Amino acid sequence: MTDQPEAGPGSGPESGPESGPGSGLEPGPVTWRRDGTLGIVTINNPPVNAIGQAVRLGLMQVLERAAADTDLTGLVLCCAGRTFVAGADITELGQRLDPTLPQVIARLEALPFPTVAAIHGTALGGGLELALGCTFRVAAPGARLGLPEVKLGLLPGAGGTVRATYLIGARAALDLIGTGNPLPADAARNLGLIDAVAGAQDAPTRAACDHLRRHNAQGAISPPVLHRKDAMPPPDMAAFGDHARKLLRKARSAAPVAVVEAIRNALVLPPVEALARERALFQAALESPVSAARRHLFFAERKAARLPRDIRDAARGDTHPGALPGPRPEARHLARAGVVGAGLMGSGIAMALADAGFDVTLREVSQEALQKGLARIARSYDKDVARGRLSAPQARTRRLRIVGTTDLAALSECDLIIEAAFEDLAVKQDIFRDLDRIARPGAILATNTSYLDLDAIAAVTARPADVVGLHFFSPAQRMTLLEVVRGARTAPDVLASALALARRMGKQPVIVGAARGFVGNRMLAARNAPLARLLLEGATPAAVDAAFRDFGWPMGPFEMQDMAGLDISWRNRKATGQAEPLADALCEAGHFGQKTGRGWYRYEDGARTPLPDPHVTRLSRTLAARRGVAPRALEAAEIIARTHGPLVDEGRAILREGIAARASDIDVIWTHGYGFPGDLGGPMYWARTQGLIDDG
Ligand code: T1G
Repeated sequence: MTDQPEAGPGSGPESGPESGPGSGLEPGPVTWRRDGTLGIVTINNPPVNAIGQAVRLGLMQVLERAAADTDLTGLVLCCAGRTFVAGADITELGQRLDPTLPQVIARLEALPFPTVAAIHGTALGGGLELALGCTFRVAAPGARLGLPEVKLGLLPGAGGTVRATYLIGARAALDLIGTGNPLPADAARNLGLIDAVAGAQDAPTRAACDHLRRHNAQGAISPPVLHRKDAMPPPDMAAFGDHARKLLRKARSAAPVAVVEAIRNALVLPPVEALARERALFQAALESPVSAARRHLFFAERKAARLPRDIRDAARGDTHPGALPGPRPEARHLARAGVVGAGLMGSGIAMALADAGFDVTLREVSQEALQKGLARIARSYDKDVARGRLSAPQARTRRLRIVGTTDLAALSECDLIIEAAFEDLAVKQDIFRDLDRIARPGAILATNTSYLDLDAIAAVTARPADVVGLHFFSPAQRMTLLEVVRGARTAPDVLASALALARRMGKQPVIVGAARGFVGNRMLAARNAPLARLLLEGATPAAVDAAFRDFGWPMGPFEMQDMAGLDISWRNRKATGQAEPLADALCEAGHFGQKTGRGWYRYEDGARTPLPDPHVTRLSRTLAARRGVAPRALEAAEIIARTHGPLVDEGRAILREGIAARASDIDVIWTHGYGFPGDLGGPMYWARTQGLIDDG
C-alpha cells in the first residue's frame, strides 16, 4: 500500500491499488488504480501538486497503460492533499525537461474513452490546462479555477488560451486569462468551464466517477475540448477588439498583450495552429525580463511571509547558519479585534478585519468622531455594492461586525487591539498606557504607526513582548501590503500571530525592524528628497511625473502627493523642524493638492485631472534665481537616476542595518505598497538587473 497516497478529498473510493511492486509502474508522484471499468489516476506531489518533470513522466506512463487497457470505459484524474494541481512547477520553468505538458495533454486527449478531472482546492495554470485536456471537469464546492500565468509575466503555454476560449467564449477567456484571477466553482460551471459542482458531502472523485458512468450509460459521445471549436458561434471580432482594448488599458503589466493575441488566434486559426502559436508566445514570454521579474516576486512573496530565520533556528535550539527551519512558535488565537481611532486608517483597518471575519470594536474619543468613522465605513461598503464587489447582504454582514464605542474599556475582551490614532508619539504612548491597563492578559497590542519608534511605544507598557507594529497602507481595506514591525522585545509568537493574521486578511506581510519609517517610508523619503532640487534646476512636476510613468509607475510623485494631501508631510516637517521651501510655500498658501483644487497641479471644479499650474513654475524659478541655480532641460533618464539611485542606496543601508532580512523583502514592500512596477521585480531586483548593484 506504500505507493497509495493519503486519500485527499480528490482521491475517491478505495478499490484496491494497482501501481507499485509488480504493477510495472515506477513508484512516484503519480499512482494508478481501477474502480470497476474506470481508471483512477492520482497525483501526489506536495505541497501543491505542481507539475514537475516527475509528475509528467508518471502521467505519461499511466496514460500509456490506460490506452492499452481495453476493459476501460473511462478515466478519472484527481489529486491527493489539499489541492488539485496548482500549475506547472515554476522552479522548473525555462528548463527543457521532457515530456512537456502539451505532450501529456495530447496523450490524455487521445485516449479512446472519456476522461474527467476531479478538482478540489485550486486548479491553476498548467493544472487547469491538464483538466481542460479531459472530456469533463467536476469540482468540489469552494474550489477555485484559474489561469494566473499573466501574474508571472507569462500566458498559458499548454493550450489554456485555446481550450478555455472554446469552452467559455473569447470575452470570458479574456477576463479569466487577461487578469489571472481565479473563479469560484459555481461561476466556472455557469460559464461552462466545468461541467458540474459536487454536492457538499460528495468527494469530487466519487462525483466524477458518477458523472462518467452516467455519461457512458447514456451512450453519449463527447469530443475532446480541442474539437469543440465548431460548436462555438461565429466570433464577433469587433466585440473582441473592444473588450481586449479595455483589458489592456487596465493592465499594469505587459504580459496581457500576448494573451490577447493567443485568444485572437484561437478564434481565427485552426486548433492545432492556434496551439502552436500559443506555445511560441509562451516560449517568448518565458525568456522575457518581465517574467523573470515576476517569478522573482512570486518566490519573494513566499519568503517574506516566513518567520525570521533566528526565531526558527532558536525554536530548534540551532544557531549555526543554514540550519533547517524547526517547529514555528504557535500563533495566538484571535477572534475579537479592537481598533483605536476611526479616522481614515482606523476605519479602513476595521473594515479589513471585518472582511476577514473578525468581530470588531471601533473606539473613538467622541461620538462625533465615531459617527464620522462609521459613516465612512457605510459609504465604502455602499460603493462596494454599487461596483459589484460585494452583494448587499455581504456588505451588511460585514458592516454589522463593526461596533462603535467611545468607551476604551469595551476593548477589554479583545484578543488583538490595533491603535490607529494621530501620528504623534506622546498621543500613542498615552493610548498604550491605557491599553496596558484595560486589555486582557495575552492580548496583542499593535500600532499602525508609519514612522514612530515602536520600542518607545512598547516601553510605556508592562508587556512589551505583546507589542508589535502593524503598518497598513491606505486604503487599508484594499492595499495588500502589511509591514509587520518587530520591536526589540516583540515575542516570537506575536510575530507568528501577525503573519497568521495577515494570511487571514489576505495581506502580504513583510517583517521589518523598528527603525524610523521602517523600510517603505524610509526609502520613500530618500527617493523623494531630490525632487525639490529637480524642480529648482528646471524640471516641472509634469515632466518628473511623466518620467516616472514611462518607467512603469502608476503615477508620479507629484500627482501622488497631491492625491494624498501636501498638508500631512507639511505638518510633519513643521513638527520635526524640517523645511522644503517650495512645498512649504504652496502649503502656506493653502494649496494642499486635490482636496483644495491646487497643489503641485491645479484641478478644475473638483476634477482629478492634474493641470500644470504656472504659479508652481513661477515659484520654483524665483527660488532658483535666489539660489543662483540656472534652469535647464532635464532628461527623463536623469530624473530617474537621481531619484531611484537614492532609493536603492537607502535599501542597501537598510539591509546593512538588518532592518530588512533580505533584498527581496524590499522588492515585495515596494511592489505591494508603493506601486513600484512589478514587471521590473522591485527596486533591488531592478538595480541588480541594471548592474547598479551586485549584492542584494
Ligand atoms: N510551482 C512550484 N512551487 C509552487 C507552485 C508552483 N506552481 N505553487 C506553489 N508553490 C510552492 C510555494 O513556493 C510554497 O513553497 C508552497 O508551494 C506553498 O505555496 C504551462 C507554465 C496554489 C494558491 O501561478 O498561487 O502553470 O514557500 O505558500 O498560500 O501554463 O501557491 O513553502 O517553499 O503559495 O496556500 C501557474 C501558483 C504556474 C499558481 C497556494 N500557477 N501558486 O497558496 O501556499 S505557471 C500559479 C499559488 C504554469 C503553464 C504555466 C499558490 C496556491 P514554500 P503557498 P498557499
